[in-house]
Amino acid sequence: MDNKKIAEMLEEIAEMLELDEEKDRHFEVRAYRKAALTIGSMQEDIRDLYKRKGERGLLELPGIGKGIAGSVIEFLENGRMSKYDDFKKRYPLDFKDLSNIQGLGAKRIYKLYRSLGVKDLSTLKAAVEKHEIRELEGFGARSEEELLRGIKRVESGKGRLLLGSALPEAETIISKIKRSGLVDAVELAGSARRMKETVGDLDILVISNKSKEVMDFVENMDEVSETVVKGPTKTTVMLKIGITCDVRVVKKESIGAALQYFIGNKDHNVKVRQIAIRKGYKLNEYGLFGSRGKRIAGRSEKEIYEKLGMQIMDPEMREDRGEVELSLEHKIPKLIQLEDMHGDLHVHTNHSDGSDTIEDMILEARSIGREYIGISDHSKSEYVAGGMDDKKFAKHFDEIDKISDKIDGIKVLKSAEIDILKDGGLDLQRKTLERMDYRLGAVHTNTKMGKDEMTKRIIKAFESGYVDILAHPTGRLIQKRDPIDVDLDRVLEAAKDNGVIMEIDSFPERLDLGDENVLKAKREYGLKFSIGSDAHSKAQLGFIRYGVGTAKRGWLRSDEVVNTYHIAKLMKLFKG
Ligand code: DGT
Ligand code: CA
Ligand code: CA
Repeated sequence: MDNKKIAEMLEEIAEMLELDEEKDRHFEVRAYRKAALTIGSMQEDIRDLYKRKGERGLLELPGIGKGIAGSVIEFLENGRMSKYDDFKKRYPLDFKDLSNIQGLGAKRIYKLYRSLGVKDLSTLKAAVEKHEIRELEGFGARSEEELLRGIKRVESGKGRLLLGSALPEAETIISKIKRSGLVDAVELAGSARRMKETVGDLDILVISNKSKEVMDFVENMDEVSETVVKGPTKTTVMLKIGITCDVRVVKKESIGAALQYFIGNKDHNVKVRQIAIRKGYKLNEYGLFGSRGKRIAGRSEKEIYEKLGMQIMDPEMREDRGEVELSLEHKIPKLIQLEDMHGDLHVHTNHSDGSDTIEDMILEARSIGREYIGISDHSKSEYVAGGMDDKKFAKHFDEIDKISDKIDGIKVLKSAEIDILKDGGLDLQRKTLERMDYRLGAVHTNTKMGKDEMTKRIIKAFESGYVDILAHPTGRLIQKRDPIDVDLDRVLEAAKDNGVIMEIDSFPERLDLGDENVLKAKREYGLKFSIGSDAHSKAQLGFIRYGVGTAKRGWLRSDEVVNTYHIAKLMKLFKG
C-alpha cells in the first residue's frame, strides 16, 4: 500500500514550501499537511480508490483539490511526483529525519544546509561536534547542546517503533497466520501485548502441529524484508517497517506458560519465578513443574498464577511496579477496558487542523458506538494549526448546533483546545468559554520557559476556573520532543485542588500523560482522567485504544476515567 509513502512525500513538500522567502505560503503548506493527514490515515488503499473511481474518487477525499490530486495520480501511474522531485532538487535534504529533532523547523534546517552543508543526521552530528553551529546567527552553544541531545534521542529511538505502528502491523501478521489454515491458535506476546508506548520487536506465539509449514509461511509474508534466523520451531524475520518479529511454535499444553514467559516483562518474570522457587517449583516457558519434574500447570496463564497463590492480572500491569505484591494479596484492581469508553472529549475538525468535517467526525463517532463526542478545535494562538478567534468560534459553535440538531443517536458537545498563554491567561474571552460544555487547556507556545514559571503558568490557568481538562499535560513527543520543564507534583496537587481532570492523549506519539505519570497521579493525588483520541481525522478516532492501554498500564479502573461515564453523569461533573 502506497498511502504512507504518498503522505510522507506530501508532508515533505509542505516542509519545503515553508522555505519560500518570497511569499507566505501558509495556506498551501496547510493544504499539503491536511492532504498528507487524510491519505496517511485512510483505511483503503488509495490505489484501489483510484482504480474504482478515478480522479473523482481522489477529489472526494477531504482537503484534496485538483493540484494535489494530480500529483497523487502522477505517482500512482508513474511512480514519481514531479512537484516533489523539483523541490527535492532545490533542497536535497533529509527533512524526515532532521525534522524529528527538537528545535529544528524547516527554516532552521535550511539555514544549516546553506551555511554548513548539513543534509542529514550524520552531517548534522559532524557540524555539532566541530562546534560550527554556535557560530551561526540565531544559534549558539546552547543550541548545539540541544541538537546533540536531539540527535541522541533520534538515534536511540531508532529500532524501536511507536505502538501505533507496531500494533496494527502485528494484527495484520496475526490475521494472515490465522487464515493460513496451518495453526490452531495465534497469540501476541511481548511489549506490544503489554501496550508499551514503543516496541523493540514483535513476539508472536502459535499452536500448530505443522511447524515447518508455519515457518515457511512466515518467511514468505509480504511484510517481511529478510529472514534473520530460521529454525524448526522459531523464526525471526526483519519486517519492512523496520523491526524484527519472532514467531514461535509451542505445544498446546505449554501455551499458558509460553504466554506468561513471553508477555513479560523480564523483571515481572524474575519475581514470579522466585515465587515458584520458594514453593519448591520450577517455572519456565514450557510449564510449571513440581519437585519431581511433573507438570503442574502450563495450559493457561491463569492456572499458573493460581498454583503460585497469585491472582492473574492483565498484561498491561506486568512491569514490576508493585503488581506482583498486589497479586499475592489478591488485590489486583479491575482495570478499565476499551468497551467501557462511552465518549471522546478531544476531537479536531477541518475548522482548525483536522482533515474531516464536523459532520463526518460526528457520524464516524456514532458508527463506532460513541454515546457523545466533544468537538475541541484549536484557539487562535495555535496559528499554524488554523486556530480560531472568538468571532470564528461563535460561528463555529452555531454550526455545531445546527449540525447536531440534524443527527440523532449521539450527543455533541462544544469545546475547544484552548491555549494557556505565557502568563497563564486563556486564549479566548469569557463569553466564548462559557458557551462551551467543557474546556481543554493546553500549553503549545513558549514551551521552553523555566520550571518555576511554567508551573505557575499552568496553575494560574487552573485557578481561572475555566480549565476542565489539562490536555497532553507534559507536551512530550515520543522520540522527538522532551516534555516541558514543569514541577509535575505541584501541577497534580493544583489539579486536585481545582478539580482539573488529567488527559491521557491517545495520539501514538504523545501518550501523554504516560503510564508512569498516570500511576503517580492516581496513587498520590487520586485524580480523575479523560482518555482523548486527539483525532485529526475520522480514522484517528480509533486511537482511543492506545490511551486505554496507557490507562491500564497506569492501573486505572473505569470509574477513574470520566469519559466512561454516561452523558448525564458527565455533564453533572462539568457543571459542578
Ligand atoms: P521490546 O521487544 O524491547 O519492546 O520488549 P519485550 O518485553 O517484548 O522484550 P523481548 O522481545 O526481548 O522479550 C519478550 C519477553 O520475553 C520479555 O518481555 C520477557 C521474556 N524474556 C526475554 N528475555 C528474558 C530473560 O532473560 N528472562 C526472563 N525471565 N524473561 C525473558
Ligand atoms: Ca519484543
Ligand atoms: Ca523478542
